[in-house]
Amino acid sequence: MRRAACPGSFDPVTNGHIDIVGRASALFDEVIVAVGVNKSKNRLFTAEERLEMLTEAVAPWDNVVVAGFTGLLTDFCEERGVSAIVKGLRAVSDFDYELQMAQMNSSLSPVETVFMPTSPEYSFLASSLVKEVATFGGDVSALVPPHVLERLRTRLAERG
Ligand code: COD
Repeated sequence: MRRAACPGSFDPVTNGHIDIVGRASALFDEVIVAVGVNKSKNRLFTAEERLEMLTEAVAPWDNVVVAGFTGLLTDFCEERGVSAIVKGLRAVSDFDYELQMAQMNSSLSPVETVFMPTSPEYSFLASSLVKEVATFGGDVSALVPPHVLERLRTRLAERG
């Protein structure tokens, strides 16, 4: 079985992430969307909330599952029999960072990293920008699924 991981923080999941996951699901027997839950003070959503939003977002694909991980991604991949890490690339700036991570991960374990170019309509899309635009009242309804939009609105209203 060819099993891949699509790792990320997904704070929150966007249509850009979902596009990569869906395309990866057509290439691999199983895809694990791996949610990094290492401690960080700057998250808008808890690990549990990010997992819930992702689980709903990947429901259309039978071969995609969602799991949280702490610690090193390579340890998670070895534990779960993952042979490829799939990363989306939006721009050269992503490549610089992702190449460094891919080479570090390759020095730690035999897992391969596969880069997938973003679909053009999502090339500007990042969770951080979605949060910023939504915080200032901008319309992000075309950038995240409806259930994520609802959670975003609720969380931002709670925070005043
Ligand atoms: N189109 C295509 N791809 C996209 C888009 C888009 N619009 N938006 C994001 N992506 C891709 C990103 O390029 C990334 O590959 C992935 O989706 C996830 O994005 P984020 O922003 O949710 O997640 P990151 O980049 O914050 O996640 C970082 C990890 C959690 C993967 C990383 O920190 C990690 O592996 N942590 C575990 C600790 C570890 O092993 N550290 C050593 C690393 S060498």
